Amino acid sequence: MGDMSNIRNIVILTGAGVSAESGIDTFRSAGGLWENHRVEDVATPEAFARDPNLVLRFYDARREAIQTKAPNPAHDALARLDAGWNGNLLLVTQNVDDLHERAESRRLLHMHGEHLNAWCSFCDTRHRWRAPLLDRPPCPACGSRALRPDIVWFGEMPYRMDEIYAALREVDLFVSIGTSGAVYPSAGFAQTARELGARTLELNLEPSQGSRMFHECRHGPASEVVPAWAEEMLAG
Ligand code: BJW
Repeated sequence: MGDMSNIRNIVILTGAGVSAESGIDTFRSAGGLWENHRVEDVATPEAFARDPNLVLRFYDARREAIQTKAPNPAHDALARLDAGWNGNLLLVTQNVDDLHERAESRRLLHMHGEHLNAWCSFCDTRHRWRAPLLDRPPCPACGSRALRPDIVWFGEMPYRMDEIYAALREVDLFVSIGTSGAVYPSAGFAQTARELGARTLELNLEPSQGSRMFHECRHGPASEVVPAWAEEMLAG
């Protein structure tokens, strides 16, 4: 990985590949299809307006499924790195599962929302939520039946972008793990970090769409390449 003595601030971006070995399908595996619908046709505000039951069933199934999954060695290694790294570290996940927090990563943000939250589009409150939404349960805060999955759909603004760009301005090492680089703005973070002078590293099963943007790429399953890299960082 070259000279690491001047690395203090790390930003890590994770995608579906980090949870693949926990048994959660990636978005673009299996042709990105769900009951013959393209993910892009379910994960939009327009799809929700057109056929809310379809969209709610899709998310109810996923919310239920993730609760049966467990973190894998990649999540665990990132939590160990978080606990042991003295400089700044920010784990930005695009994932909407809760496996990073179950592995006990602390410096973590979810830029595409969370399956285990429901968002009331009437009173704009968020609630930890494990049950289905298809039967339109009332919002615990205002009683309206306007709860939707707290997921950032295509065309919506990802969360906490100010914090992410603030971290990218200070970053010495940007690491992208298990993401295809197909979705913006996250797909642009590596380029931004690089232009600001950071080293960039990709860890992925195979070269991604944006591999050329990285100084270094390491290919293999996240459960192997992520622990190896994290131990290297902690060893200094
Ligand atoms: C392994 C592995 C193993 C496998 N080990 N690795 C043209 C038309 C319409 C819109 C646009 C357009 N051009 C641009 C846009 C904007 C749009 C966009 O990017 N569209 C693209 C399709 C082109 N983006 C947006 O709309 C975003 N909002 C936005 O831009 O607002 C304006 C704005 C601009 C600037 C600043 C701020 C705001 C919102 C995007 C929201 C994305 N939401 C989703 C939710 C899905 C719903 C759900 O959860 O069900 O987020 S989409 C989906 O993709 C999900 C993911 O977080 C995201 C990224 O996917 P990810 O994680 O990369 O997964 P995969 O499957 O693609 O890749 C898996 C990778 O893992 C692969 O590389 C494998 O090799 C690897 N892998 N096994 C290691 N074992």
